This record gives sequence, structure tokens and C-alpha cells, in this order.
Amino acid sequence: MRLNYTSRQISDLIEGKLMRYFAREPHNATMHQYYKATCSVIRDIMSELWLENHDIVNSHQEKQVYYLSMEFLPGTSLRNNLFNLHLEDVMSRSLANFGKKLEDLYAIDPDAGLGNGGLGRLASCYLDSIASQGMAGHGMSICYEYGIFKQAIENCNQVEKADDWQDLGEAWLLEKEDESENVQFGGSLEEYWENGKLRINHKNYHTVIAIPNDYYITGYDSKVVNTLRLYRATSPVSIDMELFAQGKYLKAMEEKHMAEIISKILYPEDAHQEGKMLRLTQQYFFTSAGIQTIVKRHMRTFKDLKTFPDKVAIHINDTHPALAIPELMRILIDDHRLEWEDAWDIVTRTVSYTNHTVMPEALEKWAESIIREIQPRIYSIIAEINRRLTLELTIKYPYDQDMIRKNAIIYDGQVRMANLCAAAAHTVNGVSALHSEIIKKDIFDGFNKETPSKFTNVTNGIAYRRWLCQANPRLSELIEDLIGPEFKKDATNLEKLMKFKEDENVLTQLHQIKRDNKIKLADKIWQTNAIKVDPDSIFDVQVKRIHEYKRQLLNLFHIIYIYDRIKTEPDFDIEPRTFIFAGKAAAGYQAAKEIIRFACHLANKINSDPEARDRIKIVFLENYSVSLAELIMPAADISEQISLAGKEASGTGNMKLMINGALTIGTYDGANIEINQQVGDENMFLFGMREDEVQKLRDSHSYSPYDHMVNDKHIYRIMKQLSCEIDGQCFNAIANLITNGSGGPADQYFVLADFKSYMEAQKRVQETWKDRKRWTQMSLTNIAKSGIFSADRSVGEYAQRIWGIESINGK
Ligand code: 26V
Repeated sequence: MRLNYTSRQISDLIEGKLMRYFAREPHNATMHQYYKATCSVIRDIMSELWLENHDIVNSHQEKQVYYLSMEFLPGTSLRNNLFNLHLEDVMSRSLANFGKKLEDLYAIDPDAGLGNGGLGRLASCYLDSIASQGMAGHGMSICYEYGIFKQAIENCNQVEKADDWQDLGEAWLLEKEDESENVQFGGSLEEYWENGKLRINHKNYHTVIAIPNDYYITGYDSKVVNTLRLYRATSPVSIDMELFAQGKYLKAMEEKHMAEIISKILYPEDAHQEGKMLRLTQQYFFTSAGIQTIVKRHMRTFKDLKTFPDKVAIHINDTHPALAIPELMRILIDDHRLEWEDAWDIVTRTVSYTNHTVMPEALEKWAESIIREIQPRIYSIIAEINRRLTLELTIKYPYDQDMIRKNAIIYDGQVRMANLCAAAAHTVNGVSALHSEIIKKDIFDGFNKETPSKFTNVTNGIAYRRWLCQANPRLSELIEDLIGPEFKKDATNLEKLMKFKEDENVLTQLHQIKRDNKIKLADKIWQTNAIKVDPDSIFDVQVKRIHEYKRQLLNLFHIIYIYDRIKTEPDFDIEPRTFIFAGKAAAGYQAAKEIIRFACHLANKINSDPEARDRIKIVFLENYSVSLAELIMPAADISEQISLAGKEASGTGNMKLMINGALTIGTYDGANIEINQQVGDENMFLFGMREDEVQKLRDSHSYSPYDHMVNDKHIYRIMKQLSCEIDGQCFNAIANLITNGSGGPADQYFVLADFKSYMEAQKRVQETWKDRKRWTQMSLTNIAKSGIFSADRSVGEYAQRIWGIESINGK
């Protein structure tokens, strides 16, 4: 699909915007004004396309999916939209008419960080693929005024800075105030009889208004434009004039203030659930607004709720939007007067749910009292769902108390959101083959016994047109020269690259492109960290949130080991390596913050040691974000995916690095296993215990990190250095995590248990690097075999097996 705009036409449109918005002539407009004018022109083009496909969807009465997620991480928008609409060239020329460069606008395009990490980025990758495949599907979330904090590293410590992305980011948003919804909080319930039926009246509640801000989602070469609807909270009462009249000015504005807090900021925690009232308020706020809108839209078109599950699919991204379930029940029963059974039938045929973690501390549980306080009607519906569920289980399994203990939604005064989702969803999926098996025997053991057919797997995928075509344009061009452009629509075509495995010319070009990308990253490292790194060294990359289970410590311990050997053995054989880290720690996660401090001090120590610094370097890049990732992925040689087996649900950074030709050093965990199936043992570096071995070791209660310390002199020396031998700093808290645990078991992620195996895998990395041809062939193989990890494939599976939606392209 090509749009027919000439550069002159676009220039005229930009000029018009500069004039109307800023009263500026092109020659005296600022770059920010150009940016806003340009975005606005593109937004208008998208609006037109949106209107067009809106008509198609309505006239064909196509089924649509709503993807509810507390988080989306779209990254930057300008380049992506121009790329998708094939407008990059014409826009470049239009701006050149004013003597401006498109690249300079890209540089100021803000990174919308409305998410923490993997889960939010996945949601954005999926919206991209849904639109690219011509499906009608929309995201729904919160229009956080402040997204994920900006991370600065000051004196080796993480410092969190506010991210007010909306300053420029609002250029992409379209407020639709007329589609606002009222969300009701608090209050009390009153029962009454109506035509012989017991009904519930919710009264004395207070109302918060949810104002939609639509963010258009374009697809590659697709006429479909969807929306990510972000709700902003406000109050219907801006000033309480009664209080004002009494001179209580601050109090008079309190209600508005309290309402607006709801969409103020994204919770930056993805490690521990804390049961904070405001977070649950956020969850009810956006799910209620979303579900109200979905039901209204359906009624407007179809006028009948019976067809709801045939026309609407609602997907719950992790448990955060789980209140969508009782909210839909509430609307069906209280507002539309459906019987419980009919409402439940609609809900259970409409809702599906993805689990993204098995970490027990991240599983959402809420005290019953909090839910009751936030919305008593929602609480009463959850209680009724639970009552019916447990009654059914008691009848079916009269002697199996365990079944109730496992499956109950309310237990011990807590509402277990995962069980609510599993009870209501027609399909529950994990995000990699291993993870989907683990959730069946672990958190959903009971539900799996009861309804095994509910459970399925959809392995994650990435928006590879962003991560390969846009982030690594030279590689993308080379691929296009070799196998044609079809790979941009169907990533499985990448496999055709295999026939160039022996082609020296191709291998040389591949190497050269990687080297140039490394130079670009080296420049960035120089600018931000004032560290000179050698583009001919191995760029060894671990970029992801900082979590104990992801085991950045294993990587850091191994670096200390190498350093130690460099210091003690002058002839130690080591290929020059640059270890690159990036990632944010949740603000309240002390251990993760300590790991950052440790990495940065270790970097200081090694980078300033003349005996070591020409052989190894460490870089911690601050503020890991989608944009920074787009610079790092194309420049990586080694992709560190070293989580404890069984803990990383899937990983998606592993896929982004793979498609850019990095080789994985990884455990048998998450999607690493599927990467292994694609490329074979010979094209990656597997190490470490398998999930069953981890389980066995844990169950045996015989694991002793202390034994590793006394029996392995290298490990002993590493641990010793943690006490005050690194850049004059002590890391006793880290040593303590390994030797004693802090609260939990010692070394609960088995860092020392996997150390030797990791060290050996790292040796294999180094031996392979010495053979450049072999390395580049492995890299080519990784690119060629990465097609399966396209989000198009994942979304195709969701659409077919879970949502039941089809493409409207061509209709
Ligand atoms: C969890 C929590 C826990 C409670 C507090 C707030 C909060 C916010 C976010 C999360 C999300 C954690 C789950 C997550 O991000 N999982 C990641 O999902 C990726 C996409 O499926 C997957 O590739 C990663 O392996 C998985 O860790």
C-alpha cells in the first residue's frame, strides 16, 4: 500500500501547521516546532487511514481484539510511522525543502516509556504486528503523565529522574474527550427487589473521569491503523465551591487532585507486588473505562449482547487488568440486566489471559479489604465468582481439599488475581514452550487438572521491522540485496540467507556491517561514559532489567575471574572483550541497586588498570530504553541470556540480539530453548543446569554455596574481593546474598552452582572468536533462523487459536 504524497505537498502541510500552531514562517521556526508540525501532519494522514478502516471494520462487522495492558513501551514513533507508511523518503525531501534534516527530528522524538520492560515492550510489538497483518486490534492502558523513570548513574549509584515524556510525546496523542467514561470508586451497596429479582444498587461512590487519548498504531505496508487508547484521569468537580466559600481553598481542589493522581505515574516495580492501593486504583480505572467503551461500541453496532463473544476478544496481559473480568460482569448484570449464568457465559467466551512470570513475589494478590474499599460491587462479584467456583469444586472433588486450596480465588483473606484470570479465561497461555509447561505444573496445577484444554503456549515474538530493518538499516539492505524484500512481510524468508553461508563476500560484508555498528556504539559509549572501547574486541552484551534471577552477578563474577587471571598470569590467553551492561533496577529493589553499584565500581577498577584495560573493559550504559536498545542490539557479538533455568518466562532481548547476528551464551531457559532448536548446539553456547536439575538440587536441600567457595579457588578469590577490594568499595551485601541469603536461602539463584559451566562456555566463546569465518557463519545462521521469533508469527497464533480474528486487508 503506497500513499501518494509529493514532497511539495508534505512541505505545504508542514508550513501550514507552523503557521497555524506557532504563527511562524518556516525560516524562523525552531526544531521543536518543526517536530510538532511534522508529527501533526503524519497524525492527520493516520487519522484519514483510521477513518477508512474504521468504516471497513464496521461495514464488514469484523471481530476485534482489545489488548488490555497496564504497560506499553512503544519507544519512538516518528521513524516507525514513516517506515510503515513508506513515507521516509518523501518526508526527508520535504524537510530538505526547508533546509532541515529528518535525522535531527528523529533525535528529539521522545521514547514513550509507559512500561517497565519485557511485558510492556511485548505489548507494543504485538500492536505493531496486529496492524501490520491488517487486523483490527486495539491496546488499552493508562496515559501516565510520567513514564518509567530516567536512570542516571551518579557515583556508581542509580538515581531516578522523572520522565515527563508528554512535553513532546503529546504530539502523537489525540484526545477524544467526547468518548470519556465515568469510573465509580468507593461507596456502598444496597440490595433491593425488582420484578422478583434481587438487585444491587451501588451508591455514595465518587466518580473519576477517564479521558481517552488515542495513539495511532500503523502497520507495515498496511492500510489498517489501530489505536492504543490511553486514559487520563480527572475529576468531574474541579473546585468544591462550598469548601471554597468557607475559605478552605486547598481542600476545595482536593478531589480533582486525588483523581488526577491516578494517571500520574507508572509504578516502576516489576519485582515485588506491594499491595499499594493506588496501583489497584489504576487497574480498576483503566479496565473499567476500557470495558465500558468496548460494550458501548458493541451495542452501537450490534444492538445485542448475545453476539458479544463473536465480535469482541478481550486479552488480559498478565493479571494487572484482571478486574476487567468482574467489571464486564457488573456491566452485563447491573446495567444490562443479564442473568448471572448468561453474563458468565459471555465473559468466559470473551476473555483470554497471558501469564508472564512464575516469580512468586510478582504474582498479584490483594487483601479482600482493599478491593472492597476500592469498589464494593466489584468485590461482591469476585466473591460470587469464587463462591460458585469453590462450590463446584467441592461437589466434584469432595475429598480433595487441595483442589480448593489451589484454585480458590479468595483464600486466607487474599484475592489471587491469577486464579481469577484462570477461572474466567477461555485460554491461558505462557510465553515460551518451557514456561507454558511450568505454569501448568506450578501455579495452575489445580486448574490444569480441572480444565487442561484451557492451557496453551504462544512463544513470544518481536517487531523485527523495528529491531532489524529500522535499527540496523545496513544489515537490512544487505539482506534485501541477497534475498529480496519479501522478508519484511514474512520473516521466515530470512532462512534463505543460509545459502550464503560459504559466500566469503557476504561474510565479509556481514562482518563489516557489525563492525560499523560497533563503532557507532563505541562513539555513544565515549560520549556518555568517556570510555574508549575497541570495536575489534568482542562486544559482550547483557541488557535487561536488573534482577537477581537474571544473574547479572554470574557475568560480573566471571569478569572478576578473568581479571584475576590477567593480573596473576601474564600469559593468560584472552581475546579483547568489552562487557556491556544496561538496565534499570526497580526503585525499591535494594539488591538490584547493589548489583548496579557493583558493576560500575568493577568497571572503574578494571578500566583504569593499565594491565587489564587493553584486554577487557566494562561499560554500564545508563538509562536503558527502547532507543538505547536499538543502538545496542545491532552492535552486539555476544548475547548474555543467563537466567537460572525455569525463571525467565521467555525473554525477548534474546530474539532482538539474535536477529542482529549476536551469538547467545545462555541457559536452557525460556525462549533460549527454542533458539537452540532453531540454530542447534553448534551455533550458540549453552551452559548450566536444566530446569529439572535446578528443581532437584533445590528439593534436596543439600546445596551449599560455601562448598563451591572452599573447593574452587577461583570462586574463593572472587568472593574474597567482594569484601572491599573493588575500587575501594565493599560489597558485603552481595557476598551475603550468596553465602547467607538475605531472608531467603543462600545463593537462591544458584550463581555459584552454574559458575564452572558458565566459565567453560565463555572459553568456547573465546575459541570460536579466534576463527572469524566460523564466527560470522554462526552469526549468519542466527539471523537466518530467527524468522520464527517474529511477532507476526506470535500474533498469527493468538489470532487464530485464541482471539478468532482475521485480517481485513484486501476487504
Ligand atoms: C510484575 C509486577 C509485579 C507486581 C508489581 C508490578 C509489576 C509490574 C510488572 C510486572 C511484570 C513482570 C512480568 C514480566 O515483565 N515478565 C516478562 O515478560 C516478558 C514478555 O513475556 C518475558 O519475555 C520475560 O521473560 C518476562 O520476565
